[in-house]
Amino acid sequence: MVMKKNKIIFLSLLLLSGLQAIAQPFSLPKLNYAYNALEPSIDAATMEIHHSKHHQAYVTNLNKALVGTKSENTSLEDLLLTAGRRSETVRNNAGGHYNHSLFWEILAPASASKPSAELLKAIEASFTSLDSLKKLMNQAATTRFGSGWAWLIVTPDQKLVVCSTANQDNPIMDISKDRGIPIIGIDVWEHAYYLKYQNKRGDYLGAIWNVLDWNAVSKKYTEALKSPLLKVIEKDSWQALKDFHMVMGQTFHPAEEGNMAPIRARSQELQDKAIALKNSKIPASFDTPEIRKAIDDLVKGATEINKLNTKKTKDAILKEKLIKLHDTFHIIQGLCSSH
Ligand code: MN3
Repeated sequence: MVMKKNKIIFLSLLLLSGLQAIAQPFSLPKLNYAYNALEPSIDAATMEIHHSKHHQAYVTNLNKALVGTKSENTSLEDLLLTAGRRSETVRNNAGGHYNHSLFWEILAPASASKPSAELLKAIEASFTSLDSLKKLMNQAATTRFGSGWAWLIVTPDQKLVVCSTANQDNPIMDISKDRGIPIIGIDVWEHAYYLKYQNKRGDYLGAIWNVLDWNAVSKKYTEALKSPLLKVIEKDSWQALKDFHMVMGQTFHPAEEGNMAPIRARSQELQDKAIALKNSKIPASFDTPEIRKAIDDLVKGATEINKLNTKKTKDAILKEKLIKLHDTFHIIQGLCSSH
């Protein structure tokens, strides 16, 4: 009897540890080349420590921070998109994992790889030449104070932009000033170059272009242009929509449960946010007659609710109007997502 009980406990523990393994989704990606393959531009010791110690630590700490929380099954992209609402630990380690995974992918043993015709055309359109792109990237990397990254990104309007971020932040994050999908990321933390180059960041930046895999970058460019993530970032950058959404959520959901106090207190704010949304610059891909009409309806609805509230209309009527307004808001949300 005692044996049986122990066996059940043992099996349960086994099952639990199995579930825990499933709940830790992030792992260190393997490199497509040996640690010494990027010599002499990047030395083997730096590569090994950078990959097996630094990157591994981001992965381990990210999993540790997420396990047992309601975010443990959230995708890496979603963690980045909501970085502003995450703990420092999640923000830094999710960024660290994403950034380094990209970094390994765009490096390769020195080869004569060149940007694809499509990418070269875009580079020349934005920066006049490949050389000036390299100069701009190196400038962004050199002037990044302390630790961080220099980026070449595809923006929601399908343009190429050079920018940089601090620490392990990146342009997918909602807290980033410049937003888009990175296709080149250059690590300018000292751990990326100190063993070989010491304090000479500029020498490291000069050498890294020798091992940049333009085939991989060109592929990333083509993928980024078609990526649904680009539309997500575009919508997410529409601050007036987010501002309206917040007040809508904080007044509508309590009302649904019979608590009318928030909408009674904030109907003017709701109207103001609707008007601000109408006056905001609609991101290019969402600027359609359907969305413009839905925003007009939103302003009308919010104005009516505010007026009714001022006149102290009954709860039931106010609630009905609020449900209608919420439906209109979801028409806009839906139209933004389906494009
Ligand atoms: Mn690094």
